Amino acid sequence: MDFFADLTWRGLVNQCTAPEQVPSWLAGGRRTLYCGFDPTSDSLHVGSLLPVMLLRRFQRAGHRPIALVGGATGMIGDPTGKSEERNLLTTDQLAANVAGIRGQLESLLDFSGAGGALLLNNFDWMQSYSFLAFLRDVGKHFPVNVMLAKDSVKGRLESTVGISYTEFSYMLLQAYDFVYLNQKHGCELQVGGSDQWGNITAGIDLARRMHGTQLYGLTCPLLLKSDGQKMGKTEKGAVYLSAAKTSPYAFYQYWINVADADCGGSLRFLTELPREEIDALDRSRAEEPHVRASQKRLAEELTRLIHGDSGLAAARKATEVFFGAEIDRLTDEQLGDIFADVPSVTLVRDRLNGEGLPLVDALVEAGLAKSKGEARRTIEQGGAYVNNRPKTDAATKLTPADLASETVIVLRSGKKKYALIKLA
Ligand code: 383
Repeated sequence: MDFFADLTWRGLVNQCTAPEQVPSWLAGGRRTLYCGFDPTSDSLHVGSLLPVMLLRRFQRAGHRPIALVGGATGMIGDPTGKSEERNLLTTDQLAANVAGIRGQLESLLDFSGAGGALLLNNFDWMQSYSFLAFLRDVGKHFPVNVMLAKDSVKGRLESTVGISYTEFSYMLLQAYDFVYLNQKHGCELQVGGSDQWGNITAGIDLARRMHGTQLYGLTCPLLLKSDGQKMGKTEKGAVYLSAAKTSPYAFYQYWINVADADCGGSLRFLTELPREEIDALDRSRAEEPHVRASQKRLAEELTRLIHGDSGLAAARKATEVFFGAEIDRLTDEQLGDIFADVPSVTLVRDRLNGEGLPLVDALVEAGLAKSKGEARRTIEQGGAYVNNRPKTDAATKLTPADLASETVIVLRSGKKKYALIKLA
């Protein structure tokens, strides 16, 4: 299957300018394309992974991607899809965010060698562009009525919020980037999520007006769940690519828990699995959904891609622990991730010393038994676990040797009622 047909099969083509020309144009040689990412946070999230993977696909097919970090556009804030005016980020925040996003893009695309991908920051060409020169060179080509008709602007004008002149100007910056990248690096295609259509076509219009050049645009769908909500969002917020914001375990768990209805899209959009394997997973979901083969494959592929083999191993180990595997030598942080939603009680560390802390007392204080009598019965009936090891002697005392990490002992009653004892 040719490259564009594969993109189409994957459902990655949302809108495309000149759809009758682009497939053959792409097949006709090595093309340069770009996608921009604004530094609104120090990490990309699952939503921005889709266009990053799109750049990777172009690169694997022999094209040259440019990943643009919006150091300049990030100073303004894209009004697209935002119902309210944004707060301006400080220079320090922006610098930290640019650094974080650069690092992630570096690990996902191949920037090595003369033919490698390029990582560029639009601050580099915008910082010294004077306001007057920009208005004369670029602004002159933008009819205000066309700008007002863009969804990003129209929505805000229809609401009471309105839009500042600053955010109104955003599309000029992104449009100019496309023209600049075309002139400087021969870039002829801009890709992005479907929300970026207005900004992308603004660049195409500008190139035609300024230089009579024909550029192309292609958008991919936004990553949505079958209920229309954005993928990669949990009650706790977005699922990020940085391990500091979303641990490899939490990242892995997110994919393990994806609904059947959302697996097909995620496998096609985000993984590089071949079509035969994705078809086989579709069949498995239809015929034996309880096996959850798609979720497992999705979690494995994406966790390895983002967190490497070691991150995947850690996530798998944590999953086993959560399902009852014996715990030995983990860190407080790892236990905190695995048992994020488990109740805990903090006790003075000294209680482990000397005689030790009776397990009966620990079960009661951790809320796993209502009384010492109940705790004793739980232990004697084989339902009590310390760090997932069964304890059947009601006289068991907990000592520093029972710590599963620096300061935590994991108690369990029955199959999956957990509580943590934190020793301060
Ligand atoms: C800036 C300068 C350019 C080209 C693009 C930009 C950024 C663009 C934007 N993109 C979103 C972002 O940065 O705001 N104006 O958060 C998201 N993208 C990608 C994709 C997406 C878009 O980073 O649809 C989701 O991830 O395009 O919302 O010269």
